[in-house]
Amino acid sequence: MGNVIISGVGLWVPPNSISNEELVNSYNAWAQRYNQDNAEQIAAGALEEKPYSSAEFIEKASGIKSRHAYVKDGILDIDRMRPKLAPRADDELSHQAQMAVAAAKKALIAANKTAADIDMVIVSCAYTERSYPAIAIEVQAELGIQGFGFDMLVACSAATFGLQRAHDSIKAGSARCALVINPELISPQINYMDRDSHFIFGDVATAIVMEQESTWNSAHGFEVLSSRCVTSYSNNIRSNFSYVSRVTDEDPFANDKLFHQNGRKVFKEVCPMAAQHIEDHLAALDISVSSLRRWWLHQANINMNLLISKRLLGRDATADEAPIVLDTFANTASAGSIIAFAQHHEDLERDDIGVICSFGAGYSIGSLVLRKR
Ligand code: CO8
Repeated sequence: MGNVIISGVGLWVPPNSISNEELVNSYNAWAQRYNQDNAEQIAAGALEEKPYSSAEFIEKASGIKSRHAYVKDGILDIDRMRPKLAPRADDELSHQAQMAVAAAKKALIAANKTAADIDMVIVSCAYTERSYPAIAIEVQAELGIQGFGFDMLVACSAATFGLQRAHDSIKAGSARCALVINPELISPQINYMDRDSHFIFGDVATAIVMEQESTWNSAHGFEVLSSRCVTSYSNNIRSNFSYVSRVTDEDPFANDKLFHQNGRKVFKEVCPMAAQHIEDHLAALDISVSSLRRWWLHQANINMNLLISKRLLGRDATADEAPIVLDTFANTASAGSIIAFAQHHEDLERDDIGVICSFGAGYSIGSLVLRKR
């Protein structure tokens, strides 16, 4: 079996952006009203006062300055504090499929491919809008692709784990040319009334075309030298949102049903795991860390990325070596490292080596070592 090539990448960015200041002003107005409305109970110790958020804290603690939202309407409204999406009928394209198709079309153009060339569609992300039929099959139908499609959920590592499935399938001959799409529609799962997490995420969609070398004919190709995934169970990043809430008689939208985490612990535990993972993956390929031309790292927190690259390089990575995109995108779950790849791959020279690496809930860590062709 010949080499496997990433031949095109697509990035769809929602037109709406929300700055830290806008988000904080809305949250603080909501918190102030909550504290006023509940002043007696707070004074009696029956309720906790809501603390105020700060744009300076957010930028310093995370590197995030703004984020994109699929729909901005409703998020900043203190009577709602969540986006307002129009419902879609069964015969209309779903919101998430719409995002996925937009990114997929861009990836197909970059890969110099048409729908007729694709025989496998993987939609891999942190949440899917419904369980079935799979969003991937809806995308497949919308684009007119033959073959098969399926959805995968691996939180922040969904893209790398999806790319590993594609790589393995092409190597094994069960697919010739795969489309791996990450439509991260995260805003509906964000608790905009929680100061600790209201700023973390943004919406986006990314897509990658991966194919056999024999069919590759695009401008920028990256040979997949190897892919590696690992998981280790942790409750430190969790959402209990579930169809089972219907029969446990719980509130299906209670706080624990939305994204929540112990961010400090995640930071402390995941950084060394990710650094070790990258080091081991490169060592298995006889590639030295210092020879890496580019690190397309998961984009959760700028301080995490600096720590991981410093641990491996013994110095700070430059912005050219390990580009940061989370300042304007925030954490986009699995799409973060793919956004970095999409925006920073065309300048690499033949034989330059780079690594895509994700890390997040599960815990889950995934990496692909790529060589520019
Ligand atoms: N404004 C002002 N102060 C704040 C705010 C705020 N918005 N938030 C917290 N503070 C306060 C805290 O309450 C705390 O106060 P005190 O010292 O009095 O207790 C103080 O600031 C410091 O808080 P922290 O220790 O929590 O601050 P950190 O420096 O740790 O920064 C971060 C918080 C940015 C969250 C940081 O811990 C971090 O980035 N950790 C890593 C998190 C991470 O990568 N998580 C991965 C999540 S994503 C993922 O895996 C995919 C999941 C699925 C995606 C879909 C989700 C919807």
